[in-house]
Amino acid sequence: MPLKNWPAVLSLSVISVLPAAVYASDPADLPLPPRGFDARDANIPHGKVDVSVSYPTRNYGMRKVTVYMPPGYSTSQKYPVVYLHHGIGGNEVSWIGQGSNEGNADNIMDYLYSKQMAKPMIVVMPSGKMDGADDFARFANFGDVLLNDLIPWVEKTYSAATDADLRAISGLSMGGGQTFNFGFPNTDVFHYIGPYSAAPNTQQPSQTIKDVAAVKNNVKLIFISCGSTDGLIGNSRNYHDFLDQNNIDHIYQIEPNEGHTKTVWNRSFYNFAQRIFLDGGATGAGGAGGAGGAGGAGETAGNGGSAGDGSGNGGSAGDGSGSGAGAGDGSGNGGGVPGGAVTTGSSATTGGQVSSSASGGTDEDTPVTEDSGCSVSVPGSEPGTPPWRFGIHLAAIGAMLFGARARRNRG
Ligand code: FER
Repeated sequence: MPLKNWPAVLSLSVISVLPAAVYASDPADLPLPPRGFDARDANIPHGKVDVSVSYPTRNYGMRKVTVYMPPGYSTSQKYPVVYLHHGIGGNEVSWIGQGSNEGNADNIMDYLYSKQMAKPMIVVMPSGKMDGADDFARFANFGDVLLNDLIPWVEKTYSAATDADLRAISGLSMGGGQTFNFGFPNTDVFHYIGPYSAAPNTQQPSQTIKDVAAVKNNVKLIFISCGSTDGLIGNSRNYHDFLDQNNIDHIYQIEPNEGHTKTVWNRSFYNFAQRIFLDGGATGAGGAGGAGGAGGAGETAGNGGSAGDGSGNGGSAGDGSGSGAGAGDGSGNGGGVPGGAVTTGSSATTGGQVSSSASGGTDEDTPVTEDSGCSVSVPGSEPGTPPWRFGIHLAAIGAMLFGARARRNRG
């Protein structure tokens, strides 16, 4: 979230001394997205969407894909690409709220750009179910198509970057399984891996991660999410445990009191999309890594900084997020857990737009309150009132202390 008010500026001086990358072992407890983050907003620029266009495959004839291009898309630059997969009943329009209506990737990207919270990127939403004996086979058979038909087609049809640093894979449910199954064995192709609510097609980590060192070296962000009441959560937890056991950094985001729902998928894409491609890619020098955002108070929390400008001198962004314990909440809540792919941007001293924010609730974005299971509340405080704002700073400081302790414990 852009810096735009005094509390954030005040916090920046303190927060920016934090090391760039810290990951939580425990569920990340990222803040709820602001209200309206996934809705169509007539007042902001919209990306261009090629709906259900066809591309050729070697073995399955012509297949369908939907492609979102960011506002201002221009062939004079190359864009990073995220390949975003649907669930068992879905197809190439599910992620744009049509058909089985599993998510609103187009609205979410529009929202993130309007807040300068994501790099401009192309979102490729294929029909990811090929021919096959059963659903497991149909979804599995897409792996070869993705790597050998779709990606080459995208890269010659659109103004798409071809560097693995600028390629991400993500998806929900069966598409989450595909994300695990196609992402981890191909860390030379995808440097960002984001499975949501992964389904039983998910292969075991020991099958997909044969080379732990390659994952550590190549992959810049692993973002695993699931609803806390989703009966499929074991697939995600299994990877979380394996990654922890092997000291592979990742974000494990559990959406409280959510099942196998579109709410989880939209929140997940919102969280994932703002944390990918932050390094400035092949041409960027790598800016300073951003400090993790400090935790906010109550139902809102500090969002991470906005994406840096990766062109030319390669800015990276502070994209940490945290959810700090609210003032008056004695229990502590794992505050100041920075998320995101800031690990590799920390080498250079110039070019990076280090931004942080402890601005949750201090700007005009009202947090979603429909389901408040994921955070603490601040008794007697209303968002936007001065005492509440002050509480954010207390929480921010607490979050930093807590974060420092967490880092020490993690070695
Ligand atoms: C199953 C439960 C869920 C299963 C697939 C799913 C093939 C997929 C759900 C989805 O994609 O939304 O047992 O087996």
